Amino acid sequence: MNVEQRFLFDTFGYLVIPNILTPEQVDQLRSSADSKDPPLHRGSAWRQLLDLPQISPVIEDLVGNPDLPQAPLIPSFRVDHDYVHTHVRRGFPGMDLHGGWKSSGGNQFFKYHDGRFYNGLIVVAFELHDTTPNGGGFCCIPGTHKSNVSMPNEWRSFANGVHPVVNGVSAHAGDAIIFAEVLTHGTLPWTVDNPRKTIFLKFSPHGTSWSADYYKPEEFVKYSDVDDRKLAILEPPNARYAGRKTARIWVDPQAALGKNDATITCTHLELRRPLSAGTDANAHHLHIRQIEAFDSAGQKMQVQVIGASGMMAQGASLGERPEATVDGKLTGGCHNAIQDVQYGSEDHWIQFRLQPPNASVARILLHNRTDSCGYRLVGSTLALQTAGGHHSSDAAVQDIQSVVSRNSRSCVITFSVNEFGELVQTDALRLLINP
Ligand SMILES: O=C(O)CCC(=O)C(=O)O
Repeated sequence: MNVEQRFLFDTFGYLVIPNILTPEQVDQLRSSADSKDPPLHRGSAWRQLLDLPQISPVIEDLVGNPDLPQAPLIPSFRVDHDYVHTHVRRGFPGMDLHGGWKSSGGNQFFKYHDGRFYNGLIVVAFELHDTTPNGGGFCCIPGTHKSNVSMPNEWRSFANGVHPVVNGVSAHAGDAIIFAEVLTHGTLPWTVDNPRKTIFLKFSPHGTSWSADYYKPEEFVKYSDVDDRKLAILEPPNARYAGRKTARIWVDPQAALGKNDATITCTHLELRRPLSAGTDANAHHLHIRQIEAFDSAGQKMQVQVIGASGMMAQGASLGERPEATVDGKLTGGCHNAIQDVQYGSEDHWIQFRLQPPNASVARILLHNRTDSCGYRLVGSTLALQTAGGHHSSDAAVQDIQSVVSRNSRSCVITFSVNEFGELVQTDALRLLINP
């Protein structure tokens, strides 16, 4: 947030940020505002509201947690719930004043400490039509996010008029009103002919929830517009502590650029769990649910399986053959054959080709298994290979530059996967896939 926004939010408990949505975006959203589908399943125009470049940094400052190692690269806040108001027409009587920390069961609060804002629940209201000073719509008693004394109860209802301390806040179509749910606020009676249509997205700190329902990020993986920033915003409440078991691990070479920006040309990608990684419970397995790759424009690339070691190719079941790692589903995944085979007799590996050719790969995302098999990536490597090159994953080297100079036929992104199945280290490089 800039200094003006910090001052205004701290003082009043709300902010209006103009021109967040273009007229085209407003039109698109208006045209599906009455849909019965859940808002975030109505199309990419809706899902982009989750992570807008002018809004996310504000939410990060208001409810985020800068102490998380990946913040703000990966958002540290979550979307709690959403809804759309389309019922506001002339004669709408308004919605009484509400808010305040006492009403929330502890979820709504405002605090400022040591240069940081702490908020329980933050609302972003996107207006899809102009609202006017006396026409009705969002209202509040500015400053009440810090109240120590309860509001007189008789001010609450608008049935007998609106108390003069209540401020109407008007905005244009495409503007966003951001307010703390703990602020005393409501909706003023609607007195004009044009309708009011407003989209509300409410954000919480990553570890808390107001709503009893949670989004399931795995239901959003199928959308090509959903990247892992949005998946993080969609996560159900959790502490995101270091070492937690997680469904997702990611390699983000672009983010680490600046440390090292080698450009490597290669033919394919190999995920390998070498024998040297050892066995777990007398089993040597390579487990992932899904692998995805994104180009530098954030577009999902096509990933095809082009080969696998013998036991991986056989699979433990039909749904656990290598192809299950690119089927767009988070069920199944790879699992080496377990019948009539000798454990510890092969390095397990799967090779993937990425399309389109010559695209710059910005990010590779592996969806880990979260059940008791979640640790079975430990010791694996994700390697990029040039034509004819084949390297032993035992020879995986951390320093890309030295790999390139020692053996120009192969290079390796080594990610150490810890005992919880999490990515703990990435190397920085820009990749060029060239079949
Ligand atoms: O009409 C408005 O903008 C206020 C909505 C509201 O009170 C809320 O979302 O909690």
